[in-house]
Amino acid sequence: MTDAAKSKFTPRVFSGIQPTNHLQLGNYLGAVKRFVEMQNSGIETIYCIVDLHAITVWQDPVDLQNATRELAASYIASGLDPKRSILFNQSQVPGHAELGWIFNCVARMGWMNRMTQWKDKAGKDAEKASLGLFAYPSLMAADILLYHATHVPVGEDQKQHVELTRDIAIKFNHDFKVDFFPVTQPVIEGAATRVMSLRDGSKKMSKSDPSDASRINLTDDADTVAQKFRKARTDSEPLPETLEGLKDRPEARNLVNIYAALAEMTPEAVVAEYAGQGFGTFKPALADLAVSKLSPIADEMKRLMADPAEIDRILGDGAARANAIAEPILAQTYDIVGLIRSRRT
Ligand code: AQP
Repeated sequence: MTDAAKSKFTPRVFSGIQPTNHLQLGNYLGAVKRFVEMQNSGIETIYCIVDLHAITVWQDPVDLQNATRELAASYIASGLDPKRSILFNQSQVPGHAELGWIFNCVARMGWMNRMTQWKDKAGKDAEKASLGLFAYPSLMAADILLYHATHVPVGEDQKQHVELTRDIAIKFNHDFKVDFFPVTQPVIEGAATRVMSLRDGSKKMSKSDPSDASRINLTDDADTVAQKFRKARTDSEPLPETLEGLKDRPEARNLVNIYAALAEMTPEAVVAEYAGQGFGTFKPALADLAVSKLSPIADEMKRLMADPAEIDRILGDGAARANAIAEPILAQTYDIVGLIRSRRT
């Protein structure tokens, strides 16, 4: 975090996850586990459930509410402490949408057109995609910059969006001749920054993949986890002596990375431990490890989900705290842009 230490902005961490379907292992290892580690690093941490992003594709309203509460429960069950971190859902803080609109007027169409997530999610039928999906990265920039966040822990797939956030901050500062928004750093660290599908080593694991067998959900029971790892696509070679030997074996490399991230070991150490062993040995060991790490989280999620009113209270409290940080930043933004805004209390 040396860059931020040098800048005028106080280090502050922001990140978010969409409440779409159940949290999957890639979200946990690439994002939530890192969020918890950063919470414990002494820097102010703000974590959001980005429900306004979720509705860029169709969501059943009842499912969206359930997924929002379940994601809050997943965060807390994974170790996020809503007293130490600010935890809330995006739609409760209106500044996200307000700053998002201003950034829609700063960002360029060409920038959005280059986003790989837009191309992947809109697919061949971009004409029928929502305008919100196209503008998604501009709202994400607003999420981050509304808090003058300096660091954003994300998985590899979100790197391009954080880079676009930097471009928006730089253009805004340049257009209005100010040094107002920080140029945020993505924090992409660890062995599992891109967990791949269990069915296809060329695709990332995703909550919305139509194949449930492609992912481990945080809500899966022990038998399901074991079965999904057993059926995970691999080759028939044993594990090599060094990581070099996994260069052209994406599925095997994926399982080694998952093991490493769960065991908090390096992938090199995992390969050294299992060198010469086949997947008949490695997959059950991985399944046991995953169950031992994930089942306490699933149990705690169940306990938390039994009291939705308490989850709503936590989210409301987090939103009030988030709003208190966002309001003065938004008021200054309005001022810089030349928008008249009466004081809100
Ligand atoms: N496979 C992954 N490996 C590592 N990190 C991942 N993330 C997502 N998939 C992986 C990280 O999880 C955070 C939250 O992601 P999101 O819900 O905002 O959207 P996403 O990146 O599009 O994740 P999904 O699971 O694929 O969701 P859907 O299917 O709803 O689009 C981000 O930090 C992301 O990098």
